[in-house]
Amino acid sequence: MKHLSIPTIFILFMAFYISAGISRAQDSSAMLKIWFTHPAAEWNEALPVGNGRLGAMIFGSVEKERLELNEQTVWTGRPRWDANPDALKTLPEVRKLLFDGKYREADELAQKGIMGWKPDNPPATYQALGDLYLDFGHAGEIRDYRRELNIEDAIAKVTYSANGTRYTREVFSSAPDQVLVVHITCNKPGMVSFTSSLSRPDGRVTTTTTGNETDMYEHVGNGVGVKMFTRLKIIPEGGKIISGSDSIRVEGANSATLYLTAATDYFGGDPSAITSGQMNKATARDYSEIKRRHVADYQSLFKRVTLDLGSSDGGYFPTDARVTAMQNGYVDTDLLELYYQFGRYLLISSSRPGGLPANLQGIWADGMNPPWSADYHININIEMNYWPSEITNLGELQEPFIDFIDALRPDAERTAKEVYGIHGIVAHYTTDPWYFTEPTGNIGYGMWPMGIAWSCQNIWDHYLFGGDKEYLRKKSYPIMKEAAEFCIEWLVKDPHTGFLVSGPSISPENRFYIPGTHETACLVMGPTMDQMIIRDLLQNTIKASMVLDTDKTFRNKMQKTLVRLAPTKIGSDGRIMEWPFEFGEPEPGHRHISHLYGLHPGNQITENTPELFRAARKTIDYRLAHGGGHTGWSRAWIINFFARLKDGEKAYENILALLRKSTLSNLFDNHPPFQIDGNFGGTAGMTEMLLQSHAGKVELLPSLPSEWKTGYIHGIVARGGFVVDIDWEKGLLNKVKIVSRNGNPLRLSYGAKEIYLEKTEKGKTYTFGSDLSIQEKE
Ligand code: FUC
Repeated sequence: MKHLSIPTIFILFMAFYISAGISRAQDSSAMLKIWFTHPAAEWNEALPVGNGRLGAMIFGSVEKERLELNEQTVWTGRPRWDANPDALKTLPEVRKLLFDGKYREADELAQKGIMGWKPDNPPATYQALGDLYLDFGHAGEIRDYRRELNIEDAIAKVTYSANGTRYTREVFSSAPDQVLVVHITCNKPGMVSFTSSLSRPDGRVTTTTTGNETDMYEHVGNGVGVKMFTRLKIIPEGGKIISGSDSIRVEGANSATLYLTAATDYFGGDPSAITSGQMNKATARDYSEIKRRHVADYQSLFKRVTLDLGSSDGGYFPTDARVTAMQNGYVDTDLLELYYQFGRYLLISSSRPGGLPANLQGIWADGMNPPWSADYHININIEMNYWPSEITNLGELQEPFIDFIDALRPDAERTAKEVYGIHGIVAHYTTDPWYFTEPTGNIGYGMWPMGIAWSCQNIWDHYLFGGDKEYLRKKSYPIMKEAAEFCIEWLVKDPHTGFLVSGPSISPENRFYIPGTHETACLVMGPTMDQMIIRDLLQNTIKASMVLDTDKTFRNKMQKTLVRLAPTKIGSDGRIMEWPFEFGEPEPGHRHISHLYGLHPGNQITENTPELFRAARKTIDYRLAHGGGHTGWSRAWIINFFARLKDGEKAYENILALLRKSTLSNLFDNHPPFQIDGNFGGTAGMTEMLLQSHAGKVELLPSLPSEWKTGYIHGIVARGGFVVDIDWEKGLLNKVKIVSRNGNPLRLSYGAKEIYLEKTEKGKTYTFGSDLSIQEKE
């Protein structure tokens, strides 16, 4: 169980690989596993499973197994209203100070007069549901230990031999049966014995055991939060059950299946009744049936995309050793494939229609106080969570995010009205499932009213990729329109330039030097990112209104506003300006690279805008030269930037940096601490290197690095509803297969070649050769 040293790994690898003669094709199933030869010593080494809502982190100890349990609606707190009653009258004063260049005074006044906060009303937080402990008491001689997560079937497994008996535990969380299942077997009859118990670190739960069932109840957050209920039922095969007051003992069974259901009253209903209904349905099926249904459901999503980057070796080594080898300079291409698919695994496991969106940690959180409350930061983080959704063929998994933004609307409308005195909807840097939207906390992060406007970029993409007009009409367009209404009324005329600008606002979480001083400030009128987001929103909402043939008058208004927006400026040193003036930068390598929003995820900066394109390049180079990319999500964003800049080598370099500097041994992204956005952003960035569709055409292999010589990616998606299979060889396109989901026209490009099909037939598959000539249509 000790870690291998790097030289040992290389020697072992070569010896094993050569002597065994195992080819990649023969053992490709070994590749999509995260595995260890030891139990998790801490939470960050545990393995995550989830069905979108109910999840667990599996530690895998031989003696006493721990599954830290999570359920996505376990939140403290309740709806709140923290608005500052002086906001409305303070707003014009702050704007005036900013237009007069009085930055310090403006910051002070906004902090006092606009930001809200009630110290007696602490912020809500997501929390762990509790822990399931299984005390096996196995000690003595332990051999052949392995703990793995197979991301091809979403099943975790712990296997070992204790005193000559081989034990296996399988764990998964089933979406079709809404149950977490643990199945324990061994190779000798009557040898499965253990004691199970449920608990929660805050020590406030009530647990009761009757027969083979333990129930756990708590009104979380000291009674200010959701009411949660968990049921654990054990069905042994053979042996006997002995129930204690809060534990169950299984003695001498051949095998045992544990069913765990959990729910809260967050979406309404009685959690005790909900979990009992789920339990009755689940236990009516035997283990093999539940497992079969789980695998079929999971694979219907996961198997849509396959990736092969060409080389093969690392799958024979435990994942922690592979990550360490990467950190020491080795390049394990298979680990990149695993990392890529792990991002998709995490999305499937933490975001399913009908539930809440994936939070800062997906659904997996340790204890009662996870970092940043594991909330919904919408100044990049949750948007990034959904970057891989459409492009990696998991478009429906973005719907919880859209539902969530939709559910913000009542509070968001009140904030627009009472805080800013205008119409439409607005939210700031973060929110939670109680849907607060008012500006709170410190201006340095809080005074940023673009949370919904940015989210509309994801929402519009959902239409561009999926093409569902009814969904656009009913769900997405009303959100976009109200967000656009807010922006139109929020913008003010800059008295110096005549342009419309957003403010007071910040360039997310960055600061600048007040000219002529060593003091820093953060508020301005017209930070570049706001201008870009609003431009994006107006352009997209105009298009949406045209698709739906509605709101001509409002469309007109949007068009008139659009042309008056302050443009993106390039500074004297050739970089995109982050603020309207060339301020000195106290932190030139800042993690937020907000002024490149137009490059990614937006599409205002492309090869069609060569000056901005060049300036974007300088901007990112400068950020990196000053230590940028030091958080996982920031590094992941940088991969996407370089992919869009058509620099495959730089994108690749930053993938390596993401794996080397910001990835934990279980492949979770490390901000630090664990934050899931980097996983999702990393998967998105790798996809953007192989396929792009933001600039009016479907671009094949736009940023293929020389290191990925031969390979394929099948099943990824382009705007317009095209499912694309790309095969390349020796760095060049070999063939491409495209299924047209919606019968849209197709502009296809590879390098300098471009073809245009005025229409495609819905449901048909088109195959093109390396010169983009059509080879086949089926
Ligand atoms: C944003 C970032 C931080 C962190 C937090 C959850 O505010 O600036 O780095 O990711 O979200």
